[in-house]
Amino acid sequence: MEREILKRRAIEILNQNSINEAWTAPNPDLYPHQWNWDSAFISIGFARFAPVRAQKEILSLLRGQWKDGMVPHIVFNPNSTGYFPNPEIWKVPRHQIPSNVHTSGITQPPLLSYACWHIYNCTNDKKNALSFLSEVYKPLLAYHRFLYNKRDPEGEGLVFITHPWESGLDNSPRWIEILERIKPDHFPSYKRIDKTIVSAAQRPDDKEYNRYIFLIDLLRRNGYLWDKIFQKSPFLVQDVLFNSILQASNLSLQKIAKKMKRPNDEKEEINRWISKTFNAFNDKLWNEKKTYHQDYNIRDKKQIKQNTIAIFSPLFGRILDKKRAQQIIENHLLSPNEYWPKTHLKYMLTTTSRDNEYWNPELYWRGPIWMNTNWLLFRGLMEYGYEDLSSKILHHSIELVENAGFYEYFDPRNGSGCGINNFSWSAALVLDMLAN
Ligand code: 9WN
Repeated sequence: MEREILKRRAIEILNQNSINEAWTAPNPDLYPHQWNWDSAFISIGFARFAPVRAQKEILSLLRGQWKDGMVPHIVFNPNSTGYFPNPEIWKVPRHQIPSNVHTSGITQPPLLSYACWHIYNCTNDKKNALSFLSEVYKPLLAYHRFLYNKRDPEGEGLVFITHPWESGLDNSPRWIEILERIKPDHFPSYKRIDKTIVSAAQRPDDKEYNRYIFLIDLLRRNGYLWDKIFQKSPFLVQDVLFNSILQASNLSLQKIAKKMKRPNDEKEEINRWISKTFNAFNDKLWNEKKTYHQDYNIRDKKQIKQNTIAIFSPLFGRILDKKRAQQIIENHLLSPNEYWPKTHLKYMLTTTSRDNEYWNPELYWRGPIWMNTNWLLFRGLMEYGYEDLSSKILHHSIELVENAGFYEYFDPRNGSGCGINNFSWSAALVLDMLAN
């Protein structure tokens, strides 16, 4: 297909999924609200053809920012009830958010500062771009402060997540062991909507959903007080992908602070986060035997041993030296048993290593290809000078959407579309990759 036609189709999807020309639903049928990291990805795509609309995407999301600085994972659409769990389940403390807004009570991988710096660079009208940066700088700083103050209570430089949904890769095999150990007497009763819209075989199963809802209940019972949750939650993980994305955003926030000519103490605060996170990440999460970083389960005080696409996210975060980058790429990305397609897989990049016992080519985050993880690697490989590999991922990504459409995820064996079609970040990130 002609590149121009593909681009036009991608723009059409973003416009169709756009609500009040202010923010974008990931897909209005399955996900009718505004999601945190989706909006960051979506704004990166919009920035390529409508930078002012990209700015609006971010400003709309920030309407839901909590008083404690957290940017929630969902800002609810008041005109839609078609999603579970709704605000009634989350019951977030009203004092945290403006009275006319409803949000969920957790966050998602913090890509926002990275997206804002990208939007600034894509905006030709620099006066307008600077005024955007000055509007978002303080909320962004507050978000990073929330992460370092509330989600890193021991001041290690690594922030924790407390729900699989905060990881963005919801039912990654990395969470199986922790979730299986949650065995309360009863789980809250509820009715799922997702399985009535897309194939249940491609979504997390009820056993997982029970635990997702159990964890929301626990957050709610503890008043979303993070120090209490740190004491009580069975799900406390220093996630490789989340911290890698945070580091990419730290590096962008550093540039924004410089551009805004912020006071030295503020700039030093950001510098300290960057070096502390770099060191802790490489000391605590690196596994020399495996030659990749692993998540850390704070409750059990041990690394989580699962080989998934998260092992490549440090390239995007620029949070590893060249030697480790080379080890991760040569030993894993290029390994035919893990991620490099030879006879088994036609397309890259499966989200769980091919030799992982939980690998499943159609099931949510257990194997299918997602455009956002391809994009993270596409950019990460470029950062470390692996241009050929990066363009290989670009070509696979283009072929997938050309043949199947802008699906939510894709079966790596044959490229068929899974989940929902007309998915916003698939459109946005293809636009960004094509612009490179
Ligand atoms: C729960 C919106 C979101 C993405 C996540 C993806 C999926 C939600 C769900 O959809 O999660 O947050 O209902 O399954 O896993 O990454 O942000 O697109």
